[in-house]
Amino acid sequence: MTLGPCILCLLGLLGQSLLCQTDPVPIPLKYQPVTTGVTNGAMAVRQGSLLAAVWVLVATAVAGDKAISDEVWSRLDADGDGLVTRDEMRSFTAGERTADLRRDTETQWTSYGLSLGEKLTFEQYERKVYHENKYGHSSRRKEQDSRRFHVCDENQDGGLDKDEFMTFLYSEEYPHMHDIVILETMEDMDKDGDGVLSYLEFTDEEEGMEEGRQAEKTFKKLDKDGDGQLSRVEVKQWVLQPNLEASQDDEDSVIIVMDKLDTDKDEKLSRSEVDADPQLIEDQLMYEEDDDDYAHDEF
Ligand SMILES: [Ca+2]
Ligand SMILES: [Ca+2]
Ligand SMILES: [Ca+2]
Ligand SMILES: [Ca+2]
Repeated sequence: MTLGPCILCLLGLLGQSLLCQTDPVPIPLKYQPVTTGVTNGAMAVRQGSLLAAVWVLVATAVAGDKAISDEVWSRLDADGDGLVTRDEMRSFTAGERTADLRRDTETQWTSYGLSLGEKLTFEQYERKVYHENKYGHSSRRKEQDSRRFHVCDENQDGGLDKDEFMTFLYSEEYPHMHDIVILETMEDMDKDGDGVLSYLEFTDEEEGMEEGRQAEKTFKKLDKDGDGQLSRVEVKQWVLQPNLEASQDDEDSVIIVMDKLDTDKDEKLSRSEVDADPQLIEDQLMYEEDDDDYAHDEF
């Protein structure tokens, strides 16, 4: 079985501080957002997912006096059977949360001159990312990209469709890609290859955090078992923390909505159950981008 490539896009510190109940743990520069878009090379392309970061709640509707719109209902009830399950709610809110990533994927897809039904080959990707931009890339990164690309190519036909391309770009959003994300992190940072990160590796000039008090504090905090090194599990908690927390937030929201709206307790929401308090759907499951400042409304 192949492990796969990864993308380490993490939230910025601002995003983290807004998301986290506890003190945010700084993430090394490498994993902080650079920018999104197609012209900044693999790092930017991959880390653009950062956008996903934190969000601001849509709070514009007048509370409680409107039925849910057909448009929102049809997206909630994805299979169109007239009832909304927990799974449908999970997909809905995750889709809302990553809407900007989908938009970025669209933009990148278009930049390859591809239409909806077409596929992107690694050669096309490579040409654009490694030959058409002025930023240098290590051969390790290229190998990681190639491996990740082929893992995302689920039917192994040599090309990625648009959904697969989004998985490639934003692997940290997909639990089945998390092993690959961490594998790439360890390849980048575990210089002596012993499977754990020492403090020296953690503060390595090339990939790590800048050495200093902040790095020491962060390392200590991440080293949950206090053995003086970061295991794979500890590294995962570090690198994927924002994504793991966002998934947990989604799950918490689904529970709140189901608890409050499922009055007949059949584990499904009918449209009339939703219409009893459509504002709750908006408050709990929907997000809206707010320029540079993202915040998830917690109440
Ligand atoms: Ca349904
Ligand atoms: Ca090591
Ligand atoms: Ca440890
Ligand atoms: Ca129900």
